Amino acid sequence: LITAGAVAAFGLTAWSGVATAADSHTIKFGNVISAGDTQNQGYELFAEQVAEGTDGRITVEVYPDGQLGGEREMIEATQFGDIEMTAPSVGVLANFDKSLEVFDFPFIFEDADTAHEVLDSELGDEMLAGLADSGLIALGWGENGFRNLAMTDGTVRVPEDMEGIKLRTMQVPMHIAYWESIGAAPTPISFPEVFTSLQQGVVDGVENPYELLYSARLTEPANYLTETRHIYDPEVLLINKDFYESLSEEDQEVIQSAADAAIDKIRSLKKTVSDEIRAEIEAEGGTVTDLTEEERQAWIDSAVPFYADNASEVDTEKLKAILE
Ligand code: EAX
Repeated sequence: LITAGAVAAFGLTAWSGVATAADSHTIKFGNVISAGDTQNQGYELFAEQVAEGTDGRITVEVYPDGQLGGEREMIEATQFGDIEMTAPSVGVLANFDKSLEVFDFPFIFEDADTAHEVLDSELGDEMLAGLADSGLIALGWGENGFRNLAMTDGTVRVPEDMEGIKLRTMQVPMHIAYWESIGAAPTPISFPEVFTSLQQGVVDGVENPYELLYSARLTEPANYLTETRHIYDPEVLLINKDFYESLSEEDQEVIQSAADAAIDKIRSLKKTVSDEIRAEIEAEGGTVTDLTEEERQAWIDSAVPFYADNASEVDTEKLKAILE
């Protein structure tokens, strides 16, 4: 191979320019989270570190707020290479890789630390690696957080209060099955359309972590909240497999370590953001209901028939391992 020295010997000066052009890339990274939210603070850090680590050869353009579509569409766009990256909720991603459905079981994690322990274990790594079969490289487990209920009218305290309630869910079969099992009427809607659906009364409520409920202004139409913490929702940082594998090993390492840094930042911000945003919601006139211990137990018990009916649908060994 010709070397830079040999080229310089011929008096050519554009050597580094040639190399730069060949290795330059733009990564389009779409997500549905509001700009400025915890996740996007993490993704901005990712963009900075990738630019720094590649001397500006690789540029990451973050498109927040569902500018490039809903989560399902963006997963497909990432698979096909129309965009390079996205970071959906694990439940939406489970439509593409069923083994992830074990994380869609309600009340499976008590707190974020326990969830991280499972996600960061061999089992979690194995599940991320499995996404390669879907044309996706998973760079790590991000975090959306614990999901709570927000209703347009009336306070929910116990599962029976959900009878007949039209609840917007994600496009996640296991979530839909759980809400149906307690008598609610789950309605899957893509995130960018949720605000309008609440406003127009297509649904009576929605469920999401406080931060998203607030930043997407869902707490305007849905300002009766209940801290159910019914699902811990990890997100997965995904990159198109062919694109990633076309990069040099050094560039891949820069991308992986920038993703690790983003995830650390997101997890550390998430420790306090939920309480902070909850206080904002209340300060602006929203009602937030805490469950008594008995009420919380009633929610956990409400999921028992769901587990009985659906455990055989998923990898039972994995489900057991998580529960243990
Ligand atoms: O991944 O759609 C939702 O409710 C999700 O929480 C959101 O897309 C973030």
